[in-house]
Amino acid sequence: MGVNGVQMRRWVAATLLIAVLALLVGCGAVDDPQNTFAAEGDVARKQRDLLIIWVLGPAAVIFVVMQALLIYAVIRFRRKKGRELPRQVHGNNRLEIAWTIAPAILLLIITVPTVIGVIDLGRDAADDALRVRVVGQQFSWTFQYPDLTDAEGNPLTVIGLPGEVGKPDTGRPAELHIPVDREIGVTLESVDVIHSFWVPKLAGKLDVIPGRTNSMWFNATKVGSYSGQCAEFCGFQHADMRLIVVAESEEDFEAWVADQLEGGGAARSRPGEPALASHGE
Ligand SMILES: [Cu+2]
Repeated sequence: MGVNGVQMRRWVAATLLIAVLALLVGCGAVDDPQNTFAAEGDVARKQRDLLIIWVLGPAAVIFVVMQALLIYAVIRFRRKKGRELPRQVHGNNRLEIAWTIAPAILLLIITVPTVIGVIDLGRDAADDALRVRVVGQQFSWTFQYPDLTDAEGNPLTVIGLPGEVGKPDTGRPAELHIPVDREIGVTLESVDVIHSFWVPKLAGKLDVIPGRTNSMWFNATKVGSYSGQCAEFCGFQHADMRLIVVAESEEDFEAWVADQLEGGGAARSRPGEPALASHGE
């Protein structure tokens, strides 16, 4: 019995430890390249502040207060031998008005900024946004800049390579270069199955659906490399569908574009890739 008790306690402690670690990692307490709470773009920041913290924060406070009151009432007024029923109260105008108005005000405080934020997140990209066509396919991403063309008019195209089957991390994730602090207008297309475009530090995920073009906007407010990946299980090599967003200064971006269009970066991009150009047209 004693041994069983000790074993039981160890199991419980180990389970709790694992649960706490999972919680910490999930909450981004550990610095992770795909930590959605470490936002580096306006879209990710709004999604974190307005849709997660602004809604869940008050909800968490209300939950704790209500549970505390409930537990207090259950214990304080529990039935006891010899105790009479407490005073029975029916209807109290002041209380009822108060608990109708208070939640209404609270809901307004939560709703107004949230709805304004959602409208901004769902709007079309600005007219001067840098346009990028994103194409998902098993198991890589392709990025095409329709407005950046070489001498023959072929748009700059960056193609990722999936890894070898059964050998994770042997591929080459496509790099999406963008200028920092500039809005990026993205269209998402798939040539085969459903994928999902996700760069956690810059923007929430959006599904990439065959036969349909989804669109979104985002930006990066800090120079750096941001890791992303397909967030919809799309086949055995789903894990190979990684991507990297490289946010750089306007000058660096222009230099990169010129280099790519001149063929200097041919290993990374092939302007006017036939497989992509023929898709959907
Ligand atoms: Cu995928």
